[in-house]
Amino acid sequence: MPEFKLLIGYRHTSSWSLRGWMMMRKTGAPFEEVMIRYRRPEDKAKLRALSPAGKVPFLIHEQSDGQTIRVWDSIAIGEYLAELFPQKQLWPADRAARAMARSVSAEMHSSFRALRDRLDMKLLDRIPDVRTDDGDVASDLARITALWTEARETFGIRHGGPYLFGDFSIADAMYAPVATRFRTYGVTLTSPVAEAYKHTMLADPDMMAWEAQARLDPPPEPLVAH
Ligand SMILES: N[C@@H](CCC(=O)N[C@@H](CS)C(=O)NCC(=O)O)C(=O)O
Repeated sequence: MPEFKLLIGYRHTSSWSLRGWMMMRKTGAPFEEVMIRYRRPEDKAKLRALSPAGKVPFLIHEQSDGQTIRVWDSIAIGEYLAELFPQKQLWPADRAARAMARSVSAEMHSSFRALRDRLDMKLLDRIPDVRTDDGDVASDLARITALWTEARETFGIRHGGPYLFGDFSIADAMYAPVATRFRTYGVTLTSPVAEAYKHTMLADPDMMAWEAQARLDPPPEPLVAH
C-alpha cells in the first residue's frame, strides 16, 4: 500500500486536481489516486467527511510511525511535497528563481478570475470561437504571457531545461491547466517564448498521461443549478 493517497476530481475539468496531481507525480513517489465524482451527492458527502474544505485535491499521508497527515489546497500540497522531497527541487534551487516561482504560483492561485470564469478548463474540448481579445480576459492573457516570458528569459533558458525556471517546478504545475485552456480555446500567444512554453507543458509526459486517462473516464455529471 503506498503511503500517499491523493483525492482528485474530474480530469476533464478539475484544474486544481491536475495541479496537485502533477506535483505528486513529479516526486516520483508511488501514490494511490482516488477519483471523487464530486457532482454526485454521495461522493461529495464522502469528500466532506474526509476533507475540512470539501475540495480536491486532497492529500492523505499515512506515515510509517502510524500518524496520518492531511493536506488540502494545491499550494499547501506543493509546499508539503517540496519539504518531504528536497532532492526533487520542486521549488528552484536558486533563491531569485525560487522567489519568482513562489510569486507566480501565488498569483495563479489568487488571480486571473476572468480567465478562470470565461475560459474554464475543458481539457478534451476544442472551442476556438470564444473571444479572448477583449476586456479582462485579454488582460489576464497579457499578464500570463508576460510572466511566462520573463521566467523563461530570466531563469529557464539560462539554467537549461524547458520549464519556466529550467527544471520542472511547482510553478509549472500551477500553470499546466492554463496551457490546456489555451489549446481548448485556440489561443496563440504573442510571445514566441511563451508560446513555446505552452507546447512544452502540453507535451509533458505527466500531462499526457493525465489526458490519456481523461479520455477513458466517464464524462462529468452535468452541473445542477442550486
Ligand atoms: N484553492 C483550492 C481550490 C480547490 C477547488 O476549488 N477544487 C474544486 C475542483 S477543481 C472542487 O473540489 N470542487 C468541488 C466542489 O466545489 O464541490 C486549491 O488550490 O486546491
